[in-house]
Amino acid sequence: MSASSLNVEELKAAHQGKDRFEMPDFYGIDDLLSEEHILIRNSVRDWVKRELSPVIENYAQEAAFPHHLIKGLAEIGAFGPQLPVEYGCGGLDYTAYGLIMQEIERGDSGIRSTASVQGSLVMYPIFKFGTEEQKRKFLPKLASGEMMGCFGLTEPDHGSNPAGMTTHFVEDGDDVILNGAKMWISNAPFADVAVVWAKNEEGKIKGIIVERGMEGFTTPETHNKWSLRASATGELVFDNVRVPKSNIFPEVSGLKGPLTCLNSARYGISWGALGAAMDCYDTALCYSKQRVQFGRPIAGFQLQQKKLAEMVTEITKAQLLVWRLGNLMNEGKATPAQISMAKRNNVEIALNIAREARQMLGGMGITGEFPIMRHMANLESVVTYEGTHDIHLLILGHEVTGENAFF
Ligand code: TGC
Ligand code: FAD
Repeated sequence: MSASSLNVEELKAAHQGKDRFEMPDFYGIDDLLSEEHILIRNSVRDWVKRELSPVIENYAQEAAFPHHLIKGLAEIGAFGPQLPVEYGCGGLDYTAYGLIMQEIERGDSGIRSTASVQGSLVMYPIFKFGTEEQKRKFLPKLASGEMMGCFGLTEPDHGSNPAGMTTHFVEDGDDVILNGAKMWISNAPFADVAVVWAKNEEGKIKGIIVERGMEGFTTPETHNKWSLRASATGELVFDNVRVPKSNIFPEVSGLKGPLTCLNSARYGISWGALGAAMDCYDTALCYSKQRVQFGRPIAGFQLQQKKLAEMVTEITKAQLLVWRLGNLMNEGKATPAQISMAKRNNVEIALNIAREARQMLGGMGITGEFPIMRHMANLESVVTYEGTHDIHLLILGHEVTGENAFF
């Protein structure tokens, strides 16, 4: 059957249930990666094609989290790949971490969310700020997916401005008593542990590990989301929760604790969003070669070529940005503002590419037969969480001018 003879039903059938993704690499960026990087990237891509792609649309439509994927995510090394082997983690560099996030988000941003929260926002703070006892108790189980975690920073009245948080604890013997609430927390509904940021009696922000089952700790699920539907989001509610002092991170105090973790997660998102952009581009390119209007494939029309040429240009620039940022991360030189630039740019280009790709598929673009609308809706969360698009602009503005425009 020639491509030009495909009708709508055949076009759907040609794509349905198949993940025939081919990554754009216009500048030969693979040449900048090591053999190990490519091996890791390709094995995660194979897993996504085999395990994630065939089921993700249904889970998103049903607004359900695919719990059965947790084991596979752990096996491909998605949980804490950048942390040391001695705690059961991957011992890989930040480039490998980024590539893993790229491939998972190529499948779905919500599943990448689960992985980045687990690795960067739960395991990383335990590794970076935790006691040896905390590391030994939690890290191996989190790496293997036996235990899942979430990260509680945002509150109903304090999103972009976490310094204003009101969740707090008071000391009581060997324990502390925690009160307050966190909102918009990824993985909350099923997490076994929560890394929670709360103020002590002096008003200093501290990190504390809250465990499911502690009396007064509940995690109601947030429903009716149009975005990240395959990710479980919820609240963390603390009603006089008694937590042993041994669950507090002893050394770190202040907002730099959670913000240090966000550096790692935002870095992962800058690669992840690129994955979503690649999937939208590849889908639109493939579709445009098959879809015939006015007697020829729409890929032959200048207006469609403009969209594709601009998409691949933005993807290539974004690839170079994260490749360089990965090297800076590996050398311990990446600054928060550099990470903000990559997160902000790559999510923006991904959203723009998703919107353009959706148009290229015409009416078919709004259906679940293709991944584009799901990526687009997901990216509306990605552009908001881990610092909104505008907050990252203000971080960059602060860096280049020295003037703080937050308040
Ligand atoms: P500011 O006075 O600027 O800083 C307070 C202290 O923090 C230090 N700091 C950082 N440290 C490490 N990394 C960074 N990126 C840092 N940025 C700042 C700073 O040096 C200072 O340290 P010290 O020792 O002097 O006390 O703080 P501010 O109150 O003015 O706020 C700054 C601002 C607005 C940039 C920050 O609060 C911010 O980034 N807001 C956005 C909030 C955010 O990103 N929330 C994310 C919640 S988690 C999430 O969304 C997970 S989604 C998960 C998923 O599903 O993938
Ligand atoms: P607000 O802070 O109320 O911002 C509203 C608007 O005002 C934004 O456009 C913002 O850019 C703008 N604005 C705010 N301040 C300024 C300013 N100074 N100058 C100019 N404009 C400004 N949080 C967690 O802690 N853990 C999680 O796991 C987590 N997961 C999430 C999952 C999802 C699906 C979503 C949607 C959010 C999640 N979040 C999580 C919360 C997320 O980090 C916040 O939504 C985000 O930081 C923005 O906070 P807000 O929603 O309260 O918006």
